[in-house]
Amino acid sequence: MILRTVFISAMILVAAGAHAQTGAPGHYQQLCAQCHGSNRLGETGPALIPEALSRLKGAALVKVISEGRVATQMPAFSERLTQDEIAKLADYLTQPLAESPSWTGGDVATSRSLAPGYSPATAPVFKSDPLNLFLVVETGDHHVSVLDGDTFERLDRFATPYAVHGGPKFTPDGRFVFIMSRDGWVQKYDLWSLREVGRVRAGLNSRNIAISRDGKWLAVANYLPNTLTILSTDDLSVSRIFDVADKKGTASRVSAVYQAPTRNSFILALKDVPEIWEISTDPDAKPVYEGLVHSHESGMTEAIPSSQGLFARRRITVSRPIDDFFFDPEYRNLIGTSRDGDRGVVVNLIVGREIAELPLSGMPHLGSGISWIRNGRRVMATPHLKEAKLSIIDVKDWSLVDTVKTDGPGFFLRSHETSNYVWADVFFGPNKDEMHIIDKQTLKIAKTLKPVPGSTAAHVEFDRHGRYALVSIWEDDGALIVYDAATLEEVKRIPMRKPSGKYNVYNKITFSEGTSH
Ligand code: DHE
Repeated sequence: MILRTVFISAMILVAAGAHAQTGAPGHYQQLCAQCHGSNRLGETGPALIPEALSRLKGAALVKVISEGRVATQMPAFSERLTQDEIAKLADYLTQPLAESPSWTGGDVATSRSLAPGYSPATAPVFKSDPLNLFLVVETGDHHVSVLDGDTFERLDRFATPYAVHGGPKFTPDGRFVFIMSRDGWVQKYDLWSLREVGRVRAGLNSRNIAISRDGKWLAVANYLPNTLTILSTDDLSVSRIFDVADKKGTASRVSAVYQAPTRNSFILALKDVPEIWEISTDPDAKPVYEGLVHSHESGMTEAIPSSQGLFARRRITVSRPIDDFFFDPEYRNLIGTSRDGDRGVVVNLIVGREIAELPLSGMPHLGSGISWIRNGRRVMATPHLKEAKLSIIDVKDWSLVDTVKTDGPGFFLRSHETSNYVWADVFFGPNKDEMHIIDKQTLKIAKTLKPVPGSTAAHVEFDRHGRYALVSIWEDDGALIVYDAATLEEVKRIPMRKPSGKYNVYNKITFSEGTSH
């Protein structure tokens, strides 16, 4: 009887196994799982879940499965699968996982690896100014180039995790840098030794990172799971994981995390609940009270601190979720918008509430905002992802000072303390090959560059002295073009694989007003 039961169970298992081996799930397990993980959460290859594939869908996804990816381990499957099977496999990858995956502190710790043979250098292994280096993220083949900011000589080019997004974050002394991928990998790189130190997977689908004022902690904002992971910058070990949910317990994705240097804290934008979080990075932070608690001991209703000291968490309630921020230079206020909204709200971080509202239609990209002094008053500018304009806002009274019409919606803005101009790309539409150079005082377009007709020109960063402005030609066989920031003439062109963002060590560690933080 027992034998018979075992036999029947085995038959069921075989049948289930055979069933699992048919159709798209079967093709996935046979052909993809080895690199992308049997659970689709990624291993040597990237995660293949809707959250990670939102930028690679439909025909583009079918093309990658059919033809593979040049210069990667991804092979072409057009000879092993029919067009119909490939279409079904692509469709399967865009289906959500049956259960929301978890990624615990233990998983983060297990993923951590330190580069064998790495030892820190006692001085830079090059002669260049270590604070005038640039990191250029080349998304075409998932590498970063390290450039000397005076000569533009390439000092190193290293492989990153797949699909790096957002600005790398530097330690306050500019010695180490942390780079994050959309699949949640954080890579630590030593800018003196020009060597990777190690990497860790802090989340499954992550948004960006921020470093604490003292350089000891790195916060990773995650969509999946709904957490904020705090790592020790020293050895990438997990220090704390916050499960993110509002007061009522509704879980939320974390849209972004930023350092507020004057407040010695991290500020979090939450995607799904109307709260902003502030997490202190001050070991002596004052207690945070989150409401009244009835004490059985005293029989009284008392305010009990919910947290204090390092990583004390404060909630700021807002009228609706805000997922894109710009901070004033003192980090007293932030302006936020939700991606579907047409207004901005100003939240005062000291009193912890909304203090003003301003009309901002056309999806402002506040994260790219920059500020400067115009006619004695500090203004900030933001591009809009859906309208061909820049909005100029007075950061004292929060009025909309002016609107600069552009040749198309833009993504990024840049300037420098020493420059008279704002550089604004025209990222979307037929004029994506243009770069406007706008006078900071008159707000008139002084010149429009078209570095490579037909190719997207995007994202600018200045060197530490403001002498040069670097522009990306955002194509697989693209380039980085160095302009003289005063004469606006081209100085040098360096071939690169889809260079996206570029980041100057000095401008970032000094929170230059002309660059995003
Ligand atoms: Fe980004 C920064 C969010 C799409 C390239 N992007 C950021 C930051 C956020 C953000 C919150 C600030 C992080 C930081 O630096 O700490 N980005 C979003 C989105 O919500 C959006 C619109 C949709 C999404 O897919 O997530 C988006 N971003 C893109 C792109 O499509 C871009 C152009 C190409 C890519 O690499 O995916 C892109 N984002 C960038 C870059 C930065 C960035 C290059 C760093 C800007 C900087 O100069 O600091």
